[in-house]
Amino acid sequence: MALRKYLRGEDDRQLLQKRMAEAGRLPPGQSATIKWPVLHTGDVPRFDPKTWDFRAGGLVESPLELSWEAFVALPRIEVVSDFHCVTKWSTFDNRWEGVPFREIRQRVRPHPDATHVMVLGHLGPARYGYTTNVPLADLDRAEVIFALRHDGKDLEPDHGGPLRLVVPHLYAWKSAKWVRGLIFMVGDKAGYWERAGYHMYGDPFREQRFSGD
Ligand SMILES: Nc1nc2c(c(=O)[nH]1)N[C@H]1C(S)=C(S)[C@@H](COP(=O)(O)O)O[C@H]1N2
Ligand SMILES: [Mo]
Repeated sequence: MALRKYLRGEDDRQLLQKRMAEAGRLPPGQSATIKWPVLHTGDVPRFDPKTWDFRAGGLVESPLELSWEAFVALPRIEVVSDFHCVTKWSTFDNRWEGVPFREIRQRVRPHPDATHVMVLGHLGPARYGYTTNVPLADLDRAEVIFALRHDGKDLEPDHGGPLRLVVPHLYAWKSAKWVRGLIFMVGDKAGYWERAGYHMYGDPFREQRFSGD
């Protein structure tokens, strides 16, 4: 749906919001936005393809370490999905291109006991400074991807470039920008925002913003 591209002013935004609400795509308490806000904690990290790597470990049969060259050679798909930030804005019909989570899962072969994953991304220069926890079953969905491109262009550094996770069905803090790794775990552990009181799961359609929601 390319409607978003033709929308500009407040009237258009309201029209989009109405359409999305009618289609059951606007979670409770959210507003549609046409622009794509930039939201993160810490400075945008500098990307160096020579030192960048992606690691996946923890409770897996074969831990994985991929260089930038190896990562971009993995099979890719395109996914169109919506994006819901806990600060109450939603964007619709984002066209992402990247490596499906399932490509990584296949290669690491999680142990049958693994239930959750800690997603690791940059907080400024600290490559594992941003963390967020997601149940393994919620990553193991066809539309969950490590995105390299958005709307036909390389992902901008502000939006998590060169690589970010996209988990469309959970609040956007689970979609770690500048993602660098995964740890497969037995049981759940709180990540960065979850330790600060955000919900452990974060379903926007059930308004799971904070722990206790
Ligand atoms: N590494 C990292 N990823 C992050 C964040 C962050 O602070 N650091 N913020 C999250 C939040 S709260 C949101 S809403 C989205 C925002 O993505 P955007 O800036 O591309 O819109 O990134 C998520 N991923
Ligand atoms: Mo957010």
